[in-house]
Amino acid sequence: MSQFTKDPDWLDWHPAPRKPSFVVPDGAVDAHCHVFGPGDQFPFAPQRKYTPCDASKDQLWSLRDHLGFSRNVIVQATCHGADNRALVDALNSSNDTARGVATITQDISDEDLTELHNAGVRGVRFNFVKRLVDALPFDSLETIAHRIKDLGWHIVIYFEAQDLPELYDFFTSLPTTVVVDHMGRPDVSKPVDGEDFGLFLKLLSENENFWSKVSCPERLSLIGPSQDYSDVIPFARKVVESFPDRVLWGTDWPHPNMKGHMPDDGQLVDIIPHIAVTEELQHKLLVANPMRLYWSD
Ligand code: 0GY
Repeated sequence: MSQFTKDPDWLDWHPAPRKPSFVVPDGAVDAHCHVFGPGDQFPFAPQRKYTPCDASKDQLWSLRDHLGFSRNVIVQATCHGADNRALVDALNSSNDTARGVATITQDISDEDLTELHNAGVRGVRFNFVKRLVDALPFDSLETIAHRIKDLGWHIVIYFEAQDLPELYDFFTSLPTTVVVDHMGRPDVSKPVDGEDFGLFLKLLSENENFWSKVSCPERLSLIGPSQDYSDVIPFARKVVESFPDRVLWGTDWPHPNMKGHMPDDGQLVDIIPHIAVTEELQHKLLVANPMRLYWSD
């Protein structure tokens, strides 16, 4: 028996995703996914805001193979806080097929940073989504940013669109490459060429150190899987076509905190050719860009 009981409304990851029709290019990278525990081996953090089901590294590797991908970027999930042991274990067992994004605090020792680097960590995540974490103060984040800069790492930021105006100046002050999760979570009922998404596009167009993940149609869509999340496609396509060398794609497996439905990961892969419509764009999105960011050393 696990010492952890998942939240009563928790939806487990899809047990049998379909085989996608879209064949991803050789060497494709799933650049946003997580491992959860297993909780008995890698306990969830006491300060977590949700308790998930287990989602192990071996289950992640099975999904990778089933979908036709070659590599993963594993992002530390908030349910593990700044305890990166499950992430490091997955990276160390991956035979260099996985790289990581960690969560750290400003007092981490140089030795621990080096250990994370040696395991394959190449970034840290700053999370501003209030239902997930109590964000660290800006001065702590600035300290972290300057420490990891020297390692050549980048910063992944996660926020919701309504918070971008107040966070904008802090974000543009960051001294590294900055990767935005899930296109800054736009409200897709608003126009793609409107003011709100315009601010996000400005962030990328005026700051060449900014990248975006064009991931998570299942979180952003208002119309859902029966219509292939098609209301999200114009947003993702706009980002891919405007910034083809600064976009990443990921499954977001095991899809934490999905409440209405659990996506079929095969269906998510089949959306890729609708957001990256040429082979060249697909290769940049799935291979060239993630390889440059995560496997250049
Ligand atoms: C995501 C999204 C979520 C959760 C986390 O670290 C996390 O707990 O990332 C979410 O609930 O929106 O990016 O995977």
